[in-house]
Amino acid sequence: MLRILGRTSSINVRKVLWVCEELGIAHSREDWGSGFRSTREAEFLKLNPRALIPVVVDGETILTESNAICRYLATRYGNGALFPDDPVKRAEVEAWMDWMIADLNGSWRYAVQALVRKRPGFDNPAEVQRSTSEWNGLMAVFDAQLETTGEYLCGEFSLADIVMGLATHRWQQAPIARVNLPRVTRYAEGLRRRSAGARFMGPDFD
Ligand SMILES: N[C@@H](CCC(=O)N[C@@H](CS)C(=O)NCC(=O)O)C(=O)O
Repeated sequence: MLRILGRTSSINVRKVLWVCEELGIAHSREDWGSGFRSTREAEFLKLNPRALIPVVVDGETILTESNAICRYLATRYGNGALFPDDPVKRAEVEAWMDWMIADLNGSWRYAVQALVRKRPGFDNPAEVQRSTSEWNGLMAVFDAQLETTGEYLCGEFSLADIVMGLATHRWQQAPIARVNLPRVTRYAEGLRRRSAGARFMGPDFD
């Protein structure tokens, strides 16, 4: 059975859990990371020397990096679901995944550490403002792009929606001033109609 290491409060762990739920992949999960067992313990560092969750152990295979794990799971167990075989469609899914992890994730980092995690050292109001306004700006770009997509970003429900759904939920939950983005609101409502979406984009999580 697949072994997932990481706390559910981590957005990156929830990507993996959501994929498992959509594909019916049997798994066990262990609480590692902030507030639980430290990722600096030797047992964890052996699996991921970068000391980050999630880590997935699938038999002899050790996997790190949430988006890479999602692609692996869909390719190995998806039977065509979540991650299309067609190179063009696949590239569209990957573009959203890359945008989330490289751009969106970078924009919210300071604001989330300061306002949600309340981490010491993240207490510069100008930096919070810069991060918040960059984040809102990217979400407005996303809102405009949603005009050209259907209910899901790439036709069928895919990894792109899992990754962007969780990112959207984080933005909606953060204690920041938000502009009204009606397409983003509608998109998130659609994802919450899926059972895994209701669970992982629910009030318990940011
Ligand atoms: N690029 C990595 C980022 C992983 C990451 O930043 N994980 C955070 C939680 S979301 C973490 O391990 N934090 C340390 C901790 O919780 O102890 C991925 O996508 O998997």
